[in-house]
Amino acid sequence: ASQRNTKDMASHKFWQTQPVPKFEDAMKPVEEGPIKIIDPERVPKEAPPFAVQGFEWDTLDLTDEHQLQEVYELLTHHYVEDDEAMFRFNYSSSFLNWALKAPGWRKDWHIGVRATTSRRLVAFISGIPVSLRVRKTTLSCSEINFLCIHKKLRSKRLAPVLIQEVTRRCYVQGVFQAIYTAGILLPAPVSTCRYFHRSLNWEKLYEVGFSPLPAGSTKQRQIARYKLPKETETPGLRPMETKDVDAVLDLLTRYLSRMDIAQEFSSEEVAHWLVHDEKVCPEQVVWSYVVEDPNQSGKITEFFSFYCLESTVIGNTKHPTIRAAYLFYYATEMAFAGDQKALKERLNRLIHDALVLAKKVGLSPLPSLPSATPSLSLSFLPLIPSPSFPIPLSFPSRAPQLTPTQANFDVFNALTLLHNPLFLEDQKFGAGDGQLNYYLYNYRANYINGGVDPKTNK
Ligand code: NHW
Repeated sequence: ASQRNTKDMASHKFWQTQPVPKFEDAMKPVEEGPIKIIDPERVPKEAPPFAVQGFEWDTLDLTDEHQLQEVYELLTHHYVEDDEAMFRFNYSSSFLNWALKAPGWRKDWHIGVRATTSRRLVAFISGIPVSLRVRKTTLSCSEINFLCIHKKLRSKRLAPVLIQEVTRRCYVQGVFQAIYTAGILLPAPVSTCRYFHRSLNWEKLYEVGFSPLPAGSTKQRQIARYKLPKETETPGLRPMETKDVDAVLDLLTRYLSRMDIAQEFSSEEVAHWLVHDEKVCPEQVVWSYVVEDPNQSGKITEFFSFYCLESTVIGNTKHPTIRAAYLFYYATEMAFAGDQKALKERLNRLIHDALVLAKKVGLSPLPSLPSATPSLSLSFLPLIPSPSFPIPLSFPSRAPQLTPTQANFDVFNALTLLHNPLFLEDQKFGAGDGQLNYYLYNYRANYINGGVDPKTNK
């Protein structure tokens, strides 16, 4: 709560100049719509020279492995850390390739800043196009992510420079709204979710300082508490394939239509975001499973997915990374039956199976991956759906090499969006201290309950 009260709009020198809601207005009922009408004629066609001498803009070409690797290196050493600087997101280059080259991606929304002389990449910001529905209105938006500035260039007001440049490049394309998420509080979220974590490898999480030993418990008891069966229990559960895309799109679209805010997907997007493709991701990033009902001639009645985002454990040689699975999209026909108890039971079974699959270990010696494929990791955006509104938006391997089919996750993370509150507790997820704030740029919308009440911060 203190975080929310300490900074008012006037102390946000940059954000107070931007078309975003003020804190004091964020909870007031509003007529939803754009905050500012942009005249495309008045948008400069070229970027201004970079604000600091000795540095310059560079539009990156992420089809070039070397440039993808440069973004990977920047983020690996300079991206988001926790408050105690114990962990840093370590988005793999496969992840970046997947997240930054989603259908409709544009090269000019992959914006770098280089030191003019050394050519070193020192800052980055990106956007991808998304079709976003806010209640009844569908917006053609950009989703802004991976804003990062080299640690040596911090606190020089360069973030606003990067944000203004990506804004200009969106405006030039006739895109006047954006969605973005951040752990930090800025003016002013349209929704806030809390992170929940479910230990899969409790002992490792304890050893790296992620999970405490609760008073009165023992290590053995904690390990036993999080034990999972070896096999899943849902009949008809199998990995999603390309042939399932249309059925999953249909189910997902109907499910997300019940949420106040959600991305609208094309079949191309469903294939991209949910079906693992080793050409895009030499190192597997997304795992998706469908349930095919044998009693309904193979109809897909549910699906779920999770993605991999490792974190570097800063300065730990025994455990250099934590492998975290993040719950991504899911849907079930049971959501339409109007029976909350049955929905709760079904989701619990599904997510229990997701935990079993995420835990599967395969650390046997494996054919080695091409060494040019480093693994990296960051927090990615599942857009938020919640019952009243739900959107769900590496280092060169030092860990044992993993085959593309291995899960072997240490922890399973989920937010308080979609129907997640129906299973978090039963599936032994614990509330984390992190929150994820969802923001809309240049769009006023009524606050959406994402599981955290902004008044109490609970
Ligand atoms: S959130 C992850 C952001 N990245 C990191 O945390 C990585 C580690 N940190 C850094 O690299 C996911 C730096 O600390 C960054 C700030 C670069 C974060 N969003 O340059 P100054 C995303 O990528 C404001 C927005 O001195 P710095 C989403 C801050 O409030 N604003 O700071 C990105 C202050 O403004 P104020 C942020 O530490 C969404 C100003 O920057 C921010 O050297 C971007 C200070 O700048 C953040 N995460 O660099 C917005 N962090 O008004 C997109 C700080 O308070 C908007 N600030 O004085 C939409 C654009 C498109 C529109 C199209 C229609």
